[in-house]
Amino acid sequence: MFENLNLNDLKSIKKELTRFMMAYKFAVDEMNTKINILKEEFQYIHDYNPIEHVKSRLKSPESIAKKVSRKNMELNLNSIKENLRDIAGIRITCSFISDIYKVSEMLQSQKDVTVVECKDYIKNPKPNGYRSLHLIVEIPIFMSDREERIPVEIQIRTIAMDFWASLEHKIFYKYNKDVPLSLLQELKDAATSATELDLKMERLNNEINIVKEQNKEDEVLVHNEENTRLSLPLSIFESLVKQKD
Ligand code: 0O2
Repeated sequence: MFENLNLNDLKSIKKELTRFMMAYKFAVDEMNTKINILKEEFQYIHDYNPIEHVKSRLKSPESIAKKVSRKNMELNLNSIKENLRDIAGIRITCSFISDIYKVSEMLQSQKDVTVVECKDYIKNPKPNGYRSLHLIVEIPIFMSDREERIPVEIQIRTIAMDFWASLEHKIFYKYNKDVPLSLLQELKDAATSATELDLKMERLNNEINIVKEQNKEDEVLVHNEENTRLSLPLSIFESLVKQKD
């Protein structure tokens, strides 16, 4: 099959493949930078961080080849670029369901981010119980001689959703995709419990926030020399001001 290829042909194929994969690596780097900026800025402005963990990955050439053959796609770079939109993948874990939608909104509203697809498996869970918010976005990558728009798959989920999905994934592969019915039912029950936990945690967090807001009214925000925000109880602030007078 490859007998007509000479060394130069092989070198140019290798170069083309490397450039192809590099574009996806840059897209992951760029998304990670965007997410880090959101995390830091949100923490500074709102005094809390909606993002617990971020994991990113590039699909390996082997997994790309497997998916191409599973989906009966043509094995060439143009077809792969058109049809495989999860070569670059980012998974964001949040504490609360409301944080998932906040993070998704913040990413979607960025000018250079084009949303290609949004699948809400939280409002519409999969029949097995899987929940997550999936976005496929395209972002521009600027290289030495061209600009390319690269798709990135972003999965946003709570810690409970992530816990469930990792276990389900392990079980699925352990049983070689032929999971016993009783185990499937147990997984479905576990997904229901995870949903209940998410809802309960959200309710508790809302209650805590109400108390926090009430306490805030009795506090004064000051900045120290390093420009770090400190909140002081009103009584202490008043006594410090008195001492200065
Ligand atoms: P990997 O190794 O995680 O990347 P697609 O197959 O992506 O073209 P599909 O199936 O419509 O099209 O995409 P969907 O529903 O958005 O799911 C894509 C990814 O979500 C999967 O990637 C999984 O990572 C995750 N996912 C979806 N459904 C489930 C589920 O039931 N259980 C678990 N644990 N994860 C799920 P890949 O390509 O399957 O694998």
